[in-house]
Amino acid sequence: MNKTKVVDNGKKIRKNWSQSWTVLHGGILTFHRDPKSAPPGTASKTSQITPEYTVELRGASVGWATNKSSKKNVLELKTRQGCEFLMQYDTESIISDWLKAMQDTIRQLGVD
Ligand code: I3S
Repeated sequence: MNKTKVVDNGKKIRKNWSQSWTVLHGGILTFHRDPKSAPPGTASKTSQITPEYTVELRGASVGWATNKSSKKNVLELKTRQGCEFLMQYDTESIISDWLKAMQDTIRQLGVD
C-alpha cells in the first residue's frame, strides 16, 4: 500500500508518500520498503524486503480519512504516541480489509 506519516509526536510534518509492504502481527504494524521502489543505484536496491519502521496499535485509532488527501481510499491512523499516518490503496476491498483488521486488533488489545 501507499503510506505517509503526517504528524510526528504531535508535530505536523510534510507528506512523503511511499510504497510499502505492510504486515500486521501481534498488534504491531510493520512497514517494509519495497525493493522495487528504491532509487536506482542505492545500497538498498537488493532483492531483500527490509523493515522500515513499526507502529504500535495499542491505544491507536483508525478510520477513513476525510479531506486529508486527493487520493482515493485513504485511511487515517492515529497512535497513542501522537503520530498520524495516512494509508492508501486503489482497490477499495483491500484497504477495507486493512481497516477491519486494524480495528479488530485495536479492540482486542484494549488500552491498558
Ligand atoms: O496535502 P497536500 O499538501 O496537498 O499533499 C501533497 C503534497 O505533500 C505533495 O508533495 P509536496 O510536499 O512536494 O507538494 C505530494 O506529492 C502529494 O502527494 C500530496 O497530496 P496527496 O493529495 O497525494 O496526499
